[in-house]
Amino acid sequence: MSMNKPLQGVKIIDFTHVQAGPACTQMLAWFGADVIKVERPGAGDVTRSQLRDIPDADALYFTMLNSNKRSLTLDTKTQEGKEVLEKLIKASDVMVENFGPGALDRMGFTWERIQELNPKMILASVKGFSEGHHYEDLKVYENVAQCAGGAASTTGWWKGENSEPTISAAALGDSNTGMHLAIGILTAYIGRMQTGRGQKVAVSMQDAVLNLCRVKMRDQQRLERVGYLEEYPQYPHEMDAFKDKVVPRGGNAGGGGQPGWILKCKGWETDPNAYIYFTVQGHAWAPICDALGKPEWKTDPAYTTPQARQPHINEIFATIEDFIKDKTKYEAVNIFRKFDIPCAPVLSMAELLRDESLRKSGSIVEVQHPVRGSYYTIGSPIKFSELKPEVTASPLLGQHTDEVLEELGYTAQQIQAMHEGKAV
Ligand code: CAO
Repeated sequence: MSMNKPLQGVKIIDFTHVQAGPACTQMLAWFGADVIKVERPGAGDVTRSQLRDIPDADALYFTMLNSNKRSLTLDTKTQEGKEVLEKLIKASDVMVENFGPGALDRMGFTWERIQELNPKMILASVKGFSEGHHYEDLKVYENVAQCAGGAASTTGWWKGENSEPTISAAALGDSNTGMHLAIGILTAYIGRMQTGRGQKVAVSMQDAVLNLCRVKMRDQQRLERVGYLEEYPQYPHEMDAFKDKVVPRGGNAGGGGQPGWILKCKGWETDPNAYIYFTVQGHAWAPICDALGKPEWKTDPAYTTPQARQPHINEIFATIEDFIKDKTKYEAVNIFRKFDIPCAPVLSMAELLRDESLRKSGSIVEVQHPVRGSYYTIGSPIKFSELKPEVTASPLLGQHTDEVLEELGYTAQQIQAMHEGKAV
């Protein structure tokens, strides 16, 4: 029985570059869509050559965001190139782009023109800010979006030397926006099955970051109403942090109703990742006391409720740290897991890359590339009972140009002429 690939037959023009757009189309390609990456002849996506680790081979930046795609080189600023793109638009279901504001219009492919060519087309765009926003003209990269979307102002430390707004290593602006766009595309596709019409789908990086920062918007409104945030590390000893009624940075505090912190384990003096995250779950107080060998805390009114514990939370974390100071992060987690305490070791990229469970589940996969040889990439984080996404190598620049042109009806002579005219 052949594998069910639900997006098989969906043809996507992948007019994306860098990370936000490519992350979206890569995921759709994993799930069976025919994703044709359109790239400028000679250069291609800038990530092919950025941060190279092997001379003359596509960089991991590119290979890890463009697997399972085909590559068509096309100069869409020449007349011939525009004609090819028009044919491709007529033959496709979705076009995804993340150019700077106005670039597609300047190329001659306005939404109106695209609809004329193919009324069923779904045009999906990533921009830094949404249409009509007072910053809509700005070009945006990851960290810019993290600043504009509320992540930077709420991440990091509130005092001391390194207390400026802080960027997360997670691609909240790029890949996250791409994931939002993928949901939008699939929604528009289902909508098209009902109406027969395509539509424009847009996600701004600012909105996608803000969506992930929704608990901080929750906190802003609570702070304005109540005057303090009891789960933040500033409460109750540094209440000045709340006086301006602006959500402060909370260090490593838990973002929800369960206090938590990063705690040192054996070896932290030399290993930057010898830590665990420990969560003091309200209803799990008794098991925590048992795990720590502090049965007296179970009945002491100074500790029995979350409210009573909050003024002592630093002392509680210090007690846990004392308990695990002679245990590795793995040993500590192995003890706490028996008590059902939500916790995990802080895992480094070196550990994750070699993690057997991640390899087994297909979350990290080894891919063979014709020029690079083998490399590891992140596989589908979405698991299905039937679909088992198979990750294949990213295409070489223009690898499928002739093949795609033939599918569009061009003869061998016409294709040769386009190569000579440098349109492809
Ligand atoms: N043939 C001919 N021209 C092409 C082409 C092709 N195949 N593909 C792209 N181009 C042209 C475009 O037409 C455009 O030309 P003009 O500016 O002359 O109209 C140009 O290449 C691309 O411009 P750009 O603004 O997209 O590229 P940039 O490197 O200056 O900016 C970025 C990059 C990411 C800042 C910008 O694209 C952007 O803001 N995108 C939207 C937000 C986004 O997705 N950012 C995240 C990227 S991941 O970190």
